[in-house]
Amino acid sequence: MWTLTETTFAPTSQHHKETIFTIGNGYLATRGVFEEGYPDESRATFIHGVFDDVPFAVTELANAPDWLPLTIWLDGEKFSLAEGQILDYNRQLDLRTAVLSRRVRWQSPGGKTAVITFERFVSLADEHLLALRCRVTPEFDGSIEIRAALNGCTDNRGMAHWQRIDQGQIAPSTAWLRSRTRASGIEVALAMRLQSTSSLQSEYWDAENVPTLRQVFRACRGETLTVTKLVGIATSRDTAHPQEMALEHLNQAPGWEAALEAQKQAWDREWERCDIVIEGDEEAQLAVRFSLFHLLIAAPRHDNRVNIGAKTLSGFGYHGHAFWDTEIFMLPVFTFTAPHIARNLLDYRYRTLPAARRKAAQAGYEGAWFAWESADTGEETTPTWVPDFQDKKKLARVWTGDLAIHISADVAYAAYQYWQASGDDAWFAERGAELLLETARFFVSRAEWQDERRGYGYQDVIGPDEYHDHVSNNAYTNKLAQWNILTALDVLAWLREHHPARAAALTQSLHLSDETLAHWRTVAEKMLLNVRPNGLIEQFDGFFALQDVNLQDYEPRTKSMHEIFGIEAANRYQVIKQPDVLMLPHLLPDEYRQEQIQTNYDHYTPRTDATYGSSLGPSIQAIVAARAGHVEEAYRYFLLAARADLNDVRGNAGDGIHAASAGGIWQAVVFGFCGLRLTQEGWRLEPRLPAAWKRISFRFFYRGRQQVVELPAA
Ligand code: IFM
Repeated sequence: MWTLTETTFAPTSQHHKETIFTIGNGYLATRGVFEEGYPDESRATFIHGVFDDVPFAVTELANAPDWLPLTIWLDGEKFSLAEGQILDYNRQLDLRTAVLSRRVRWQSPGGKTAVITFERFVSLADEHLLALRCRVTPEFDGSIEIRAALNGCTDNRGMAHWQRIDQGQIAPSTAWLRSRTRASGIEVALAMRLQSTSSLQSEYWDAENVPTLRQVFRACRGETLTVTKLVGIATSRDTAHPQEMALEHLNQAPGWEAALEAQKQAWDREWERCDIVIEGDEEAQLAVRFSLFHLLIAAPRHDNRVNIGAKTLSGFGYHGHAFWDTEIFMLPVFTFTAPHIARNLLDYRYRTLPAARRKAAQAGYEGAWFAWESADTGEETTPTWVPDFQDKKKLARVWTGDLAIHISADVAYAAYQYWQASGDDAWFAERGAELLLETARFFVSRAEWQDERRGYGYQDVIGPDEYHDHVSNNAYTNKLAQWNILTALDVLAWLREHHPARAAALTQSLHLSDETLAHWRTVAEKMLLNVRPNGLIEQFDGFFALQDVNLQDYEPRTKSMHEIFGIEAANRYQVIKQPDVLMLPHLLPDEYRQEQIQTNYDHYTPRTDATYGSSLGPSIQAIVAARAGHVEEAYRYFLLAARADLNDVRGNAGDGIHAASAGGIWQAVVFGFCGLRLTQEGWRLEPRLPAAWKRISFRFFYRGRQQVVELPAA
């Protein structure tokens, strides 16, 4: 199962399909819109790092000038799926090669019929090369006209980001466009070449901001004409001379066939590292490859200044901002299958340490408090107000940027996990250790002594469950803060032994006196963890006193409990958006015994809004259920995650891929069903496979060596 297929065109699911048919190469991604356009499409190409200012959300990924436009005219009638008759339709995304193709047999309103095929890819072999091939087989004699353009008039749902710099033609079949973002001043240059066989007429139209190449052909019944559009692209983030660079990549590009061959080879190498083979369950097989594909097309391979947004590069949702989704959900996939990508993403956090230090300092704390929503600089970009989902005319306050402090521990966790799995001591000594120490410093300075309970904790926070804000002693936050502080102390000890100069430098710059470090240990040891004598963990102070809810009473439903109760009222109930306490046995498996996991699983599962709450939830539920030994229940949660985007379970996939869910799917398979664990001695497996899975195999890197897992073991 390597192919995502659509056999009829349904305009009602247009935006969902545009998302799932997105293609990309880790430099940019283009949504699965039609080359010729369609009314109400959500047309977009996003390039990593190309942010521009926007009201409320500070900055957003700017929808780039469009490389895709290619229109076809049959005897003067424009091909469009919005008109005429669709006689046959088939669209396929080959996940193995990342080539998107569409074959349509179409009849114009005037009765001209043709079979039209489009194929396109965003090259992985050359990140700055985009390729599109169109073939037209007319069932009439007459004329065919092709217009290929670069379109600088793009916007983000009405928000314009681009100013035209210049445009022009270089050779008869080559044209270019230069644009610049309005506020951030990032330049993007595109250069296109249109290649075809036997055009009768060829011309360049210098349309303002839409340079266009036009070719006219004689249409002979049954004879196929082929047109190839190649585009080179570069930005001022890559070079001081984007136009030269775009042209260079265009000029160096081999023809379609050779470029396609290079694409296939590049993708073979990706899948050789990352693929998971599941025999006996086609749905699971396709979902796993689909989610890996979407992570891979968003993953920066040559840029450590960018993060992956919660919607990857596949939609307008969340403005391209990155969340804890990266560190806790996506990064493990890269850490274990593509450590070079994981390192780039962690470097991004290292590079944004100055902004995280500023955020902490502005709030009166030491160390590094990372932005809840992070974009180019690492400054906080969480909007303070958004339209209320119950009444779009009202605004609702968003508190995560002010209160979701767990993000700093999430970053620390990911850095440490990368180190443990990769054994990359050089990176860790140089960068990772500082991330651990600075986040620990933040958690120590943010900790409050709570006299009546004789312990430290955090008041007025938001944990992973965002149905409850302004809570105190969120179990996840307190436990991860404790883990962060204790691990940082171990890291400093390791650094002092193995990299004394670096340890001395950090000790000095971060003021890590013996007295300070002793205080760190006290804070960690006296952290309030809300564990009841029977092992049940209270999600935050007072959670168990809230009104209980039987979610069955609200079935059937298609809305989240947040929407049903309202933002304020949800705070009063024991209903949670996504796993919070249950994140702990997932992230810190060695710290929880089976009975305690079971106790907490039993309490929180029926109170979790798994289907409509957060797409981050189902995969974690699956992992913890598998760990608790409920394999079939785990499988049901796994399917919920697997269908999040493929079946558009929440109805919002049009905004972009749920990247955390995609990462969670890999984790559910590898950590959940196969039970991969790192240990002091290396790694081990505790498999608990769903009944339908006859065989599973996957690969991962451990300490620089590729490991191969086959289950059941031969
Ligand atoms: O980071 C998540 C959060 O946990 C739940 N709401 C959506 C965010 C982005 O995916």
